[in-house]
Amino acid sequence: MSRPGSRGMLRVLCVFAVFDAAWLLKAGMLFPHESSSREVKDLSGRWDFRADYSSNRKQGFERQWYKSRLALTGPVIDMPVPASYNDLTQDPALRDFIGWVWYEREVVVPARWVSDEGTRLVLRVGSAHYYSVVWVNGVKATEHEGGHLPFEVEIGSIIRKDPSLPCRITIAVNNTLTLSTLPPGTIQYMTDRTKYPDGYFVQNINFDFFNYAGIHRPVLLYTTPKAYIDDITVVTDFMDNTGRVKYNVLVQGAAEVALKVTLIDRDGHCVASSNESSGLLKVPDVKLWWPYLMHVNPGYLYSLEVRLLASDGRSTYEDVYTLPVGIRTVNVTKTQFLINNKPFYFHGVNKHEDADIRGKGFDWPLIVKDFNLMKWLGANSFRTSHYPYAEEILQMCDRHGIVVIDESPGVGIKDIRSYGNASLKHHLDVMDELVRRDKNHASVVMWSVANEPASEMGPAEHYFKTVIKHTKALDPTRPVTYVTASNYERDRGAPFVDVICVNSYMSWYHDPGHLEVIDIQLNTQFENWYGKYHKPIIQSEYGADAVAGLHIDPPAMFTEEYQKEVLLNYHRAFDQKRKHYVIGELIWNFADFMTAQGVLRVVGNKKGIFTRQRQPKAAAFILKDRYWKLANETGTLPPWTKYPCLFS
Ligand code: GCB
Repeated sequence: MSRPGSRGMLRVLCVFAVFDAAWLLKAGMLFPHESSSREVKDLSGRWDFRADYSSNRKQGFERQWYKSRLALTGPVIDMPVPASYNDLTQDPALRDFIGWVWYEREVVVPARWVSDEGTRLVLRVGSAHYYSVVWVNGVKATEHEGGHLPFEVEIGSIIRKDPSLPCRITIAVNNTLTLSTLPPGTIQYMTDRTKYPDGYFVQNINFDFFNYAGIHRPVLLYTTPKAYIDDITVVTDFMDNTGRVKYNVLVQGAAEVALKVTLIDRDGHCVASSNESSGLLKVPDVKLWWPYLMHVNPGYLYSLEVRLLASDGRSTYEDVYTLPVGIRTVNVTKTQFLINNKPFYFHGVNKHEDADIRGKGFDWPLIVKDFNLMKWLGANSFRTSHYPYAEEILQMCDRHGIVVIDESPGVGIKDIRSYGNASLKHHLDVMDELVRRDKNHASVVMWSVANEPASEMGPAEHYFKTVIKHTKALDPTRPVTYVTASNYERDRGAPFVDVICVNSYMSWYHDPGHLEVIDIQLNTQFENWYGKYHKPIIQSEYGADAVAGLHIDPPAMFTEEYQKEVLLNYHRAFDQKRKHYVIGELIWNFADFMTAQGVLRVVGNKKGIFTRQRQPKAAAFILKDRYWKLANETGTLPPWTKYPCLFS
């Protein structure tokens, strides 16, 4: 990363590099916003559903369930989309199901969309966990590997073959994890017939959250003209009072194109424009994008409106796409994380996409509630532990100024066989998809390629060197990290990261019950890591389980008192080091969340400072006090915070 002093020169190099990288990614994955040239039909709602309980789980493929209506080949149940299917029925076999499940829905497609050959019709799945195959009217349209990122396919030609048919969409989803999936897992067949029935198998995983499955984010049908804006990449910077937005627009479907690119401020005024497909827009009197609690006006967004006029010889097409753009810089020094050249201290949370009933299903009320809680807490940041979150969540972060460490699903890489070529290739593909989707979010300030891999193993060195190098090549403008719980001497990935992110659970997994050792152990932890690598450090996880309502004093494990004491002891150590090289603290976890069943978990992980229903435990108030104090010290509080009664 650049030192602030050498910023000018390095930034220019980075800007060009990022565009080369963006071009390598061939196709874009712009969020489907509506515009005067684009329509969106949300297919959220009730779908037909069947789990394939056959012993090899392949009956659906053998009997071609996609060829006719699902209800004609067997029983179906109601299934909402988006939602995990696991917690929606009273059937334990469905909650713990492993294998293929089938979703189906008939859609009425506006006649205009079908008859107009100049319209592209795109089917987009926000995410489905883990492997998906999609058919339209019995014809295979696409397949996708990976449970947390969107995929899409153009389906106009399939539908236009017989416009009289209703549009039947069938999606088969398989949640089986293997050594080369992200996250990895293994299927274990239990062959002792004295203990297990014939064909009995279990899914083993090395991560601490329930492997919820199904169609987790909205399925959309949307249109674009045949010649269309396929991708936009922006990289921002500023010099004195002038903002700089370097942009590149990728157009598909036409050779002759005319473009108009306009940057519009919040009041609707045009502040810069161009007719080129790539270039630099200069913004006088720039309003920078600032994090929440660091500025009186956080999350300032301009709109980059791109208008395309294209011709393929026979017809002309007009496409309009508007991208929100926050102008800011990110830099890392040996001891600091700089946003807009000012030191930024992460006081935030780790989250999960997790809630009662819907599991990992996308849910606006939950998202809004979580943002309100984070702002109440005074949190300025979170990590998307342990997989990419819904795009709508990042849009909220952009708007509210909540800073994001954007993490890949590289969690639980513990088996040496998961360091092979197939795993590495898939990890690189996932980083491509992640950067392609999230590169334009001002809130995303760092990529995290993994959480707590077995980074002491020999092959981890080549593996993480490659993944981190690849990610930096894709996006030279953001630092890259991975989150470690390994010993500082044995960690093979740390030499390649820009920021050290360390998880530790003193007086919980180590020295359980001994609060008195936190101070000395944390001090040693920080000194060792900094002494060896001379890179800034984030305490990326710490915490303790507390069952809400359980009280014992003097504090004992699993009570609200103990959770509070763990936090207070950690905070004392943070306060000694944050003046030097500790640049952040992220509590584990924002809220209680579901896990697989096991002797260490009382109906899930209880390290939330809020319950799973988002009610505060005692620790939430400790953290709120601290975060607002930190914000007072390190930021510029917006005027409305002068009225704390509104927030207590
Ligand atoms: C960790 C993991 C996280 C777990 C947490 C715990 O280190 O990164 O996924 O949930 O510890 O509570 O054990």
